[in-house]
Amino acid sequence: MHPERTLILVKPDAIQRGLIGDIISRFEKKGLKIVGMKMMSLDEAVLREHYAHISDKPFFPGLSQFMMSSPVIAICIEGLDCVDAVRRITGITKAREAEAGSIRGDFAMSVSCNVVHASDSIENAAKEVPRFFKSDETYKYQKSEYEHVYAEEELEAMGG
Ligand code: 3AN
Repeated sequence: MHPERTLILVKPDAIQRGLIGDIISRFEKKGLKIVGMKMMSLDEAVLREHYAHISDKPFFPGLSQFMMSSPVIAICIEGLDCVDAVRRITGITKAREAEAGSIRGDFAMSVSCNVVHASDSIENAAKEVPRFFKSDETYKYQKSEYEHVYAEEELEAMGG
């Protein structure tokens, strides 16, 4: 049981399709804490860094163009073991095969226009959060609903 932070990007297809509220509310209703959120435009440099693991793929130039076609919304989310919890809510990359009930499973059909990005490991989350948020753009605050979201020992594991 570990308190973690992870990065979400609400992608341009979701911005165009009016899905911002639906997507954010999935994370809120799960009991996760939003500790940072902003609309921003991405440039080629940040996309090359963010997608370094697929930058040699033939679909990368198209993916870059897509990710720069409108602003995105970057969200930093906090919770117990939340990197994994958020990936489960997000669903698999190929959205038309993503599990019903997941964000991609419910809102998308495409492999590239798959409405959200979510960090895929604790190691990557630790790199991705500071890539998109300066230290003064994320916040520490108490969430009063936590006593109904977590058991006592889980709250203790998160530092009270
Ligand atoms: P995920 O976003 O599920 O972690 P990655 O990291 O493999 O998946 O891929 C990053 C992004 O690249 C995906 N979200 C998607 O937008 C795009 N992508 C991945 N595979 C393909 C593909 N075969 N064709 C087009 N775009 C792809």
